[in-house]
This record gives sequence, C-alpha cells and structure tokens, in this order.
Amino acid sequence: MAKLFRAAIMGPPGSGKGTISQRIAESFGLKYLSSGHYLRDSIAANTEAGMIVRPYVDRGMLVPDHVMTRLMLPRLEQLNGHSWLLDGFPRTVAQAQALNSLYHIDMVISLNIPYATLSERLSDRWIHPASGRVYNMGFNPPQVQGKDDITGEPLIQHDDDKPEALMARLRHYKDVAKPVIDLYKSQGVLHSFSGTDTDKIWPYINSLLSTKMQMQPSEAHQTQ
Ligand code: G5P
Repeated sequence: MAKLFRAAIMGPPGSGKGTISQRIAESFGLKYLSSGHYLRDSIAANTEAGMIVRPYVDRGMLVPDHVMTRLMLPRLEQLNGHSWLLDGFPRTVAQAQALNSLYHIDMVISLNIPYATLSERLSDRWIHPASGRVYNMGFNPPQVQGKDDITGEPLIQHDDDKPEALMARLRHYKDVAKPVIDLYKSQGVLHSFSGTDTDKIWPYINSLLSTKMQMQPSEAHQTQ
C-alpha cells in the first residue's frame, strides 16, 4: 500500500497558517484539519465541546492539553487511510507527544513572521463572530465593508488582537512553541520559512511539498 503523508503547520497567531494550509490542501489533495476552525465551529454550534473551550478561545488562551487531545485525536482517527495536514495542532510538547505516540509525522512547517507584520495583520483582522469567518481589510476584505459575505451581519474585532494583548499572546506562543520546534527538529522533519508576505513564502512551501510528495506518491494529486 502507498505510504500516507502526514504534516503539520505551526506559527504564531496571524502568521498565515490557515491561508497556507488551504493552499496546500487544494494543491496537494491533503485532508485538512484546523484546531482553531474546529473549536470555533464547536463554539458556534454550542456543542458540549464548544461550551468547554469557549472561555479559553474567547481570551486567546490555550485550551488545556488533555481537552485538546481528547477532541483532536478522534477527529484524526476519522481520517485514517488519508494523507493529512494539521493546522494549529500540536501546539505544546504534551500535544506533540500524544500525536507522536499514534502517528509518524513526515513534515512540520514552521512560519517565522516578524512581530510588526503580525501586529499589522491582526489589527486589520475582522471576524464574523457567529461563524468564525476571518477577513483582512487589506489582504482579503469583505465584499461590503464591515459586513459578513454570507450573512450580511456586522463584523467585529477581537479584544485579543489589540496591541498589548497581542504582544502577550506572541510571547506566550514563543515559550510554548520552542520545545515543540526543537522536538521536530531533532526528528529531522522541521522546515522553517521566514518572511513578511504569504504570497512570497508560498512558492517555497509549494516546491518543498512537490518534492517530498513525489518521493511518497500516495494521494499526492488526488482531489478531496
Ligand atoms: P487558531 O485558529 O489556531 P491563531 O491565533 O494561532 O488561531 P490565526 O489567528 O487563525 O491563528 P493564522 O491561521 O496563522 O492565524 O493566520 P491566517 O488566518 O491565515 O492569517 C491571519 C490574517 O492575516 C488573515 O486575516 C489573513 O487573511 C491575513 N494574511 C495572511 N497572509 C497575509 C499576507 O501576506 N499579507 C497580509 N496583508 N495579510 C495576510 O486558534 C484559535 C484559538 O483556539 C485555541 C486557542 O485558544 C487559540 O487562541 N486553540 C488551541 N488551544 C490549545 N491547543 C491547540 N492546539 C489549539 N488550537 C487552537
């Protein structure tokens, strides 16, 4: 049987994980699982999981590891037999160890984006609170200013995208991510990309994945 390809993408808030993940999923036919989307969908649908995680997500705090692994690992089980890309999970060493105990990870992409760029992007970020849809007034603006494209409802800005809170979130990201990055580096699967512009970073990631997935020709060009 052809080998499956399993990857994860890491980066601070606003680094473009979601944007790049969507491009990877579309270009390479990987199943895509975003922890942030999953949590926001659960919150919007008022599920039991949503009610548990809401206080953390609303404050921009990490959901505790035991909750996160209990939510994410069963979702991955549903993707058995598929190649996949994880966005936003694992975020801590405990999560990485839980994942490693079940799966071999072939590649981890780490995005290094300067603080000033993150700050600028996130202060320009507007959200449709009910669905979690994200807009950026410069990069992907809504069709009508201040309104969600699908429902027409008003968009809001999160308190934790404001500069003081953002600085604290980024510092926290660095502390928590460093040992995860070191772990994947020691396993020889880490690839880091630096820059200020997603469109400039993307061709390098695209080319790396094209090479790696040719070496593991499983579902590389299968569409979802
Ligand atoms: P998330 O959803 O993982 P964050 O905060 O890490 O949340 P976020 O904010 O969703 O990540 P991103 O995915 O890295 O950012 O970036 P993005 O959405 O693609 O891009 C950010 C903005 O910049 C967008 O508006 C985009 O259009 C724009 N943009 C992208 N590229 C460019 C560019 O080149 N130029 C310009 N001008 N703009 C650009 O997690 C949310 C919460 O869930 C919990 C936590 O509470 C977390 O805060 N959570 C977890 N908790 C514990 N463990 C986990 N594993 C968890 N996962 C999630």
